[in-house]
Amino acid sequence: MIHNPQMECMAREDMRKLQSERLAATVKRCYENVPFYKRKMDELGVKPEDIKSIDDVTKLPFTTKYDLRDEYPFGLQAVPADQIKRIHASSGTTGKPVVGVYTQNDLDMWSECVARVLAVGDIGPGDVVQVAYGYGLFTGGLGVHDGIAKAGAIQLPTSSGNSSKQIMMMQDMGTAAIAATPSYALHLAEVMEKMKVDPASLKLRVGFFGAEPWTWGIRRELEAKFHIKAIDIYGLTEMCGPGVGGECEYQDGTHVWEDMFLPEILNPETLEPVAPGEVGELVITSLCKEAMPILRYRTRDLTSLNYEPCKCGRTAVRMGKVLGRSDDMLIIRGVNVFPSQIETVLTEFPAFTPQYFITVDRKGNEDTFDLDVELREEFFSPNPGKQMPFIKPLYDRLVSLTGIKPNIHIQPPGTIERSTGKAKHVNDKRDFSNWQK
Ligand code: DLL
Repeated sequence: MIHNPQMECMAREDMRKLQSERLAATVKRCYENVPFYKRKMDELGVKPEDIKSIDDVTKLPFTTKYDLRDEYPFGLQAVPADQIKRIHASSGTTGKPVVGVYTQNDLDMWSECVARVLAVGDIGPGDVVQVAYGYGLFTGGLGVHDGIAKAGAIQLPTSSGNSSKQIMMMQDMGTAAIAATPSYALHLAEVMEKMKVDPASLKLRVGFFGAEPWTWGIRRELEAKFHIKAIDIYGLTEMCGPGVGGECEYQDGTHVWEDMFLPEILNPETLEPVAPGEVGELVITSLCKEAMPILRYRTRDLTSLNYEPCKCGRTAVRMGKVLGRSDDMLIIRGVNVFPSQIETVLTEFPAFTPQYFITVDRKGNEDTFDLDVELREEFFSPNPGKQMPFIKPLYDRLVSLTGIKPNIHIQPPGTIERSTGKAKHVNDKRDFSNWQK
């Protein structure tokens, strides 16, 4: 089901025209109402009149997470406080959180974004959608919640945690769709198994998973365990929250709602556009936001864009699976590694659960790379001799893919910490403070 065919399937030329008009209006709003953008544009010698089409986007200044931090909390606000209807915030990795403010129109547009993603799973009146994203300042819970209302479906706001109750709700309420981080959904699948609930007895048919990178291996696991279709939903607080884009039933890229967001992919070093299809940093300009319009936000998410038409009929550009954020990238013994690469390899080995934890440290001048993994119940033995046949092929595959040799530690099933929100897969203990003079 396509929620808004006019916007989701618009001819490319018409979309360019609409985006160009909305970009010009956004730039004008920024220049006139946000001193930060006026200053930045003046520094570059750009005036709102210079922005006539989306091709002019490259003339505009970037916005970074550091700018958001410096302007905390309301420096990027473009409307008076009496027009603000809600405030969200994401827990920044360091210091102050990133704040998102919304007018009523912003909240309506956001619901529209989420409703488009829900429609992929044919979610409509009569369908129960269980929201196991955290409710609160995090945009996941309330963002999906409002999208469900827009789709005319039934909200089941379980929030995250209390896993056995989540499974009971799924059974008793006849949940048709679950929305959660993929790592929490994996945990729910384990709890369901322990409770001996047969997934075939549930009405669940689709899951909307996002808020963190997840691989095809995790998708296969979730689809098999729950008997569902696992749909990727992407978003970030700086733009609205969940729903900046979502996959369609072909699961071949995340459609970005281009009538509301203008995406670019740039080389993170040179900040020049990369060739179509190539991986680079996703940079997004909001096209409809009123309370906090954002020009060329450097998401740090590494992905690619595909403008080929999709089999589903949508013309909205497709974004590749997010490999990770540039700041998630580990440099171990000089080699660049993303946790998602480790996850991809691990999930190729069915004897292991998809749970893992990476610890990086430095002994003398050498980086150490420890990988904790779990064997599934039926394969686990505390006897190291019995573990070796499982470790060896995983080790070989990791070395051939990344070139770095991990110390693999097998943990008993169920002992690597599970998360109810965004999973933490890495502890980098190295002290970088004395690296630069
Ligand atoms: O995580 C919004 C969200 C909630 C999206 C629920 C989807 C579902 P933030 O907390 O601001 O917002 O984190 C945004 O999370 O820049 C990505 O690095 C990552 N992220 C979000 N969705 C995906 C996804 C929410 N589908 C940051 N795949 C983003 C990979 C994702 N990474």
